[in-house]
Amino acid sequence: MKKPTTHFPKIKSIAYEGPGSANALAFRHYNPVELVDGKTMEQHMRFSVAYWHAFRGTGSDPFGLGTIVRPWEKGKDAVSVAKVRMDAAFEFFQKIRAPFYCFHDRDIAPEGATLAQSNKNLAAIVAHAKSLQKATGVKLLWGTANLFSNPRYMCGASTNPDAHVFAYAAAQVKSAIDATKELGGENYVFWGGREGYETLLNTNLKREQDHLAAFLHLAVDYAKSIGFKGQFLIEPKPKEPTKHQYDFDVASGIAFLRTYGLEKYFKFNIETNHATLAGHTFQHEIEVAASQHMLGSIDANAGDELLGWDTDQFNTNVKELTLAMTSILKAGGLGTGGFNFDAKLRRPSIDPEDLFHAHIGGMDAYALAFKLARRIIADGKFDSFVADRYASFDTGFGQDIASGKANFKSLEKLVLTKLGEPTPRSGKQEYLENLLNTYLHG
Ligand code: XUL
Ligand code: CO
Repeated sequence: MKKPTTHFPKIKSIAYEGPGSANALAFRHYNPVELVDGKTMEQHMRFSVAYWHAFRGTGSDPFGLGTIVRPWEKGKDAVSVAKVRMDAAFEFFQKIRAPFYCFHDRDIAPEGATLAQSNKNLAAIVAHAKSLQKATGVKLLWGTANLFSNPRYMCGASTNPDAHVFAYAAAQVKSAIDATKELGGENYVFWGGREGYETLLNTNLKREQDHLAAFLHLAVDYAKSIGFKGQFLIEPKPKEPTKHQYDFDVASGIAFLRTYGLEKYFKFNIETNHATLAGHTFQHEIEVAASQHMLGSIDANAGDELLGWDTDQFNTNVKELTLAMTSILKAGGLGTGGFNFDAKLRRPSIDPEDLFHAHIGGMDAYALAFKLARRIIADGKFDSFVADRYASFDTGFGQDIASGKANFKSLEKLVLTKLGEPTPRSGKQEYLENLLNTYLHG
């Protein structure tokens, strides 16, 4: 086999050097081989690189063209460029020590003039990815289809008013599921990029929701028919690109799936910046999914407190991540999911090295959060506070309420004859916030 070209000649595989290290190209908290409860940190964290941001991101924004020019973007045609780009991507995955990656069909392979040509391009790149996965051991966390960039999807894919577009999207997802299966993908993601609307003046909301559900049922049927065992994931987002999106947040996603009899086939891929766009914290979305045993995977990123759109930044906020991690660990982890860095470099971060700084920061922040969350859970101080706060439901009439034995009449009698006025108890938020800081800052 021909020796692979080096696309990052100045950068070696990132090593763990510990919290004392001053080396910016080293991990200070993420040690992939460290054993925690019989599993390596690599197995616990299941970090993944998002192909679209890391290898298709150009730094463009609505006000200007791309700023990021990569040296490997060369070749005689689009498919050859895609192959060299993929070589660079796998070199990066290895050097950053990420065991997984994720892609949209159109990130890895160029769209052709016809669907047949696009499928051919995808097949060629999937074959290349398969050999790179085999050579490096890097695996596919999930695949998905880009049903939002091409102008044909301007009014949605499965929720498009034109059945022709629905059919096209179905054909595209069929190939994307095939590609994900071929590459051993552990999950398949549905993010409803334009599955929403701008104005009800031209929209039949009920029909669009029916069509979205029909589409998801067809995907479930197809996956079954080919024996694809990966977990299907819905990635909610309230808005952007459309004004109203049907998979607004986890709670509305659960209601949607249950309404249409889809709940047993799907879990959620929760993205931090989508949670905050929906007016929730990241931890809230995780708790809602976990409460219904539907926590699937994480798109790890962050928004900006001052900006109201999806800025997709790398998350270095250890406090936010520690809180999220306590909920994830208490839910039993992510199963086949992982932490996928759906995050992009800022427009002026144009050096290939910036890709390393960005991922090192995200991986270290998550690894530190994982460790802090484990300590918080092991100490059990918050858990016992919360358990105590609800203890009145564990015995007596409280237990009768919880078990469905009480009724309005029996409770009225109890209050009138025995209980009288409840004694208020402090929620102790400030005490708890201080307690949290003792874990974060000593
Ligand atoms: C967009 C977004 C997507 C999905 C995959 O906001 O998060 O990249 O993760 O389609
Ligand atoms: Co995402």
